[in-house]
Amino acid sequence: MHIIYTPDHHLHHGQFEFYRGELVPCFEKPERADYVFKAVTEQNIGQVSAPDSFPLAPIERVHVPRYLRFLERAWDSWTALGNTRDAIPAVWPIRGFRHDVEPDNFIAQLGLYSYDSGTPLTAGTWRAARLGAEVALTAQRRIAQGTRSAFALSRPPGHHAGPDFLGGYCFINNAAVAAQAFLDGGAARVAILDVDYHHGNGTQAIFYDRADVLFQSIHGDPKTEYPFYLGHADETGAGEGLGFNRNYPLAAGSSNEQWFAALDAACKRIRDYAPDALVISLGVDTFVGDPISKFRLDAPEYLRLGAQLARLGLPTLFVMEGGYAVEEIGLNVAHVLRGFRDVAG
Ligand code: Q9C
Ligand code: ZN
Repeated sequence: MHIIYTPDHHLHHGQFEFYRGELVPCFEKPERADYVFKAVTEQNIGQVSAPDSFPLAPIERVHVPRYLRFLERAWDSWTALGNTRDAIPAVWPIRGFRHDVEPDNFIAQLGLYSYDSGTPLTAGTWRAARLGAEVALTAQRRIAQGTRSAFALSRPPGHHAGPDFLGGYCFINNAAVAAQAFLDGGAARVAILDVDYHHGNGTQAIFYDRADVLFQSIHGDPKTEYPFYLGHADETGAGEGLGFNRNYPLAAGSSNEQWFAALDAACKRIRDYAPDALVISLGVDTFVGDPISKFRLDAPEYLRLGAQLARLGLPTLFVMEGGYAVEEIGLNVAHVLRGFRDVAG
């Protein structure tokens, strides 16, 4: 297994996020990826390399140029207003407001391109997010060149970022960028399976009306769990994409048995779809000890998850998403990858 990683993810380091009426230290912090890197190297999961450089073009395949231009300039615009702290949005254009006119006011732009107040934008965010996408693109390239599996240790995560919005600690949708790169490299069909605790609303939004990407997500029921406004079972795709989106919302506190029943159903759908490649949005905030989530997976379940994915027999790209029990997420990720390798070889 090839592992792609750069310590430059440290360029993105938010100070605080809004949580229950106060600013609290960010859950999504650089130490997360450091612990994952430490675990996968200590356990010899695969050979590690740095990402290649890519032009913006493969990222522009899933994000609108106007949004990317905004992200690139955001920190300069924010500091030009005399601000020194992280940029956090405070106003959003909900139902009835205009989305087609980009305001000149930076705070208004930030609201137009975001959907929560928990995703601070910092001096190094654009560079780190772009590098995170390049980590995913490099891992994708390795698979396109014949490697059977790879792990993109991207940070910040990506699955909440949509065509033109950030949120949920995400700015560029690394898994979506990689999936699109498979298609642009000649694949006819790609399956994305999102096993992060939270619904992959950004990835769903990007591919909702398309049949060339099957998107499936197993997650906490949005009626009570973030991101709340998407991820229900009746969201099955639109137009040509009808039937190519599937959600498995599970009540907070669901048992591991329930979780694996959803995984079985998702795997069955993947076999029927017969994709050329599989992208796993690998969040390990499903962990029993995760501070912001309510599933109960632990070491044996992560090994089982990896093994079950390997049995699909597909070229498989793992992309890092969430997981906030900082010291444990390394072990949890390593268990998934080891479970996979023990079956796939
Ligand atoms: N501050 C991912 O796992 N905030 N994003 C929840 C705790 C949003 C999670 C409340 C959670 C986003 C990639
Ligand atoms: Zn998550």
